[in-house]
Amino acid sequence: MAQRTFAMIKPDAVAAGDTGKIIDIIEKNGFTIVGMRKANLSKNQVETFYAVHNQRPFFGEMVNFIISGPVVLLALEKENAIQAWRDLMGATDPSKAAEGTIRKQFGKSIGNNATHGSDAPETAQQELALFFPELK
Ligand code: FUP
Repeated sequence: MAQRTFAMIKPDAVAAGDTGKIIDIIEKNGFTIVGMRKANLSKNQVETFYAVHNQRPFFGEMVNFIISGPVVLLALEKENAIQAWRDLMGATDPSKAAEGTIRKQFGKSIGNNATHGSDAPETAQQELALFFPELK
């Protein structure tokens, strides 16, 4: 059954002019884009979005990075979309990500790693509700 996930193209990849290439990879890999919006997120929005990480040492740095420039918010649909998108992104640290993955191609470091993807059905639902409340 088709599933939805939330994806984000982070400020590093947007600033590098890689938005179009990443969107192309998403479509070529069979995802349907059911929502897409470029946005400058507020500190509040990002702190809510990353709330599960708020005790981690890099939390402040991560929030500042995400608010440092525009991002592209995406709602993606595909069979098994959550895992399929995480596989296509690759490992969190681009230097450890497999050849051909998005983070390997476009990520700069573990923090500036080009894209985000929900990690489970519950987080996908929360993240989609946060950024695409209009989608049913
Ligand atoms: P992922 O689900 O692959 O995005 O990875 P995590 O949930 O472990 O991390 C979420 C985000 O925290 C990463 F995208 C980048 C940031 N992070 C760091 O900045 N430093 C770290 O050591 C680990 C994660």
